[in-house]
Amino acid sequence: MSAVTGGFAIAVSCAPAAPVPSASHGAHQTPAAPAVRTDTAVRINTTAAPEPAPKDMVWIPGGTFWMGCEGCGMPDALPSHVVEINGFWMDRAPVTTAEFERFVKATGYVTVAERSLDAKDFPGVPEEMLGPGSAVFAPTSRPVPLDNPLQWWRYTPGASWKHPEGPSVGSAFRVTVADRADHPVVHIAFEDAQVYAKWAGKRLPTEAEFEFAARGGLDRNLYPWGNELTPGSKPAANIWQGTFPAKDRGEDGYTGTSPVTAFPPNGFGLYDMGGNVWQWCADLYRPDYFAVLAAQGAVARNPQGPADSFDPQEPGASKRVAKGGSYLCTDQYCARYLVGSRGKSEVSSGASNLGFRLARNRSAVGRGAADR
Ligand SMILES: [Ca+2]
Repeated sequence: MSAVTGGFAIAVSCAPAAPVPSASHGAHQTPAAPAVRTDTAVRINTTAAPEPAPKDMVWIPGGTFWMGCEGCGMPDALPSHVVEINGFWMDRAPVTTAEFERFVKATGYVTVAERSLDAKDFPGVPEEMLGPGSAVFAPTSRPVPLDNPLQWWRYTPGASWKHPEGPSVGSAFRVTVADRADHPVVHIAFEDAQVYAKWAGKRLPTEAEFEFAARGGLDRNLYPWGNELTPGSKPAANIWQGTFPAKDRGEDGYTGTSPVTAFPPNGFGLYDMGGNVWQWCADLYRPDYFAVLAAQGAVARNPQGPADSFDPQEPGASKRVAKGGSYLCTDQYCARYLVGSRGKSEVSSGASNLGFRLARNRSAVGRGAADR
């Protein structure tokens, strides 16, 4: 929810920061594959995991890499800069609806989308948007200019992780937890992810950790799986095919979310590091953060994000970084499955394409082992 927009915030909105739009509905050229460069500073650490893997987590060995997205037409992902991170554990896939249900049953937690908001905290927001609900994607009936996401996002009363499309009582189709058990949980606000993380004994990854993990050991490739969007003509991720936001042809097998292991894992064994759902990171969002880091020195070590949040496209809104893009991303719009690109989301809003996965530090026992 955002008082700034006079309504609900469009979680992880791509529109304002999308690649430079052309006359044809914001289409942009997929960047050329980066030139191969020899860079001795880049390395993936080779030491083994310091301890047995926690359930469904993968040891990410840490190392030094180029972070950011050159040639993507996304100013906030520039400049590309060298980052060094320590090793850590990463969930092999986004948190699923079934996993989130276990958490809710154990704790009684009520997500932000399931709560009513206090009108005094959100002046100017229509009363009907203060009840429980969340933003649900709704395709348009025809192609539309891509300048206003409110054309395809609907604030939907009753939409939540339990009912990703809304309750739709009386309609023929009502999506439930069981229908989406192995899909990523969605309609998750930042606070929801944090509470879950505490319960699980984990934490959200930093943006740098997420990107290092997403690159899967590849140096400056465009996608988590390489430099071709559709290698061997086989879909590598759940994204959008067709004219956004009117018609998704679903050529990758899905027109909404997909099971978290539906597409091949990347080089580190991680699923859904691009496409399917956006995933929260711990970092606050500022578009100038990479420039600030790059100006500070040759290597940024374990960056944690800026001290405050600022998005000139929505001043006053508190935003955190989200990564990975979603099933709504296409080379025509958003394209944030580009592994070095960045997303951002207002912290108190979820959406039908926003979830999370978690990270964990190695334990105190494992801490004695070298990770570099
Ligand atoms: Ca798809």
